[in-house]
Amino acid sequence: MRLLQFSTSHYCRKVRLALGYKQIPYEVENLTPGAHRFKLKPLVGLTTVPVLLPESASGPVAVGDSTEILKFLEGHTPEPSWTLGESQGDRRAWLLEDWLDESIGTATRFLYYDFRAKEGKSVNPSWFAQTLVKVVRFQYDISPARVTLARQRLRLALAELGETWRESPYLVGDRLSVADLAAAGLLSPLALIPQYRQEYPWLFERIEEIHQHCHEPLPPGLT
Ligand SMILES: N[C@@H](CCC(=O)N[C@@H](CS)C(=O)NCC(=O)O)C(=O)O
Repeated sequence: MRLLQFSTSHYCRKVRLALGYKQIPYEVENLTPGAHRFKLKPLVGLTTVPVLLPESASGPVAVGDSTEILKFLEGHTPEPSWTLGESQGDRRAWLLEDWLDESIGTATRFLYYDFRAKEGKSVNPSWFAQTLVKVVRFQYDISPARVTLARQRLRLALAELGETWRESPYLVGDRLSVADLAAAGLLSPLALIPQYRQEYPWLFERIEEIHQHCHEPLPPGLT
């Protein structure tokens, strides 16, 4: 299989965790931001990474959107499974996955790029990196008011996730599910922000454990 990605994208990290969990061999192809659209649109009709190319004789040529990729992988390689086997648990796991994907992944992006433009400039102060940060902030309309809203959304999300993750290694049921994979991938950009590291140590312990379980290198900040 081949994963079309941006190496820094947390949505791509989520899919790498899933591939690693299932121990599926794959190669990555790092796309150039901007030019990526011309490659992706004809393949999946979307302009976002990740896109998976299964490269098999049967089945789809390409699968776009990280949630759809997770669904595809469970059908392609059923074992080890992340299906819990009880419909209520599975429904909750996919609901959490969708919420993390649509709402929380966006909020972490806002906080991360706001940090990179301010206190976190030293992470990479080069002209190229700072220009990229500016472009992303413009592209996603990352304004101070929207960063404040994202911070509030994350506070609520982490209070909710902490209820479970502080007590149990799993967000739903008795094994790793798509909810854990999505949370570990999509919250990983917070590992670089000192305030989050101080306030939510349990979050980064869990992110680290899931990365180890899935044989995925740790995100920046945890390495
Ligand atoms: N819901 C999508 C979100 C993916 C996403 O937002 N990808 C970003 C990188 S983190 C992207 O490709 N942005 C480029 C663009 O929008 O053109 C998914 O789960 O795959």
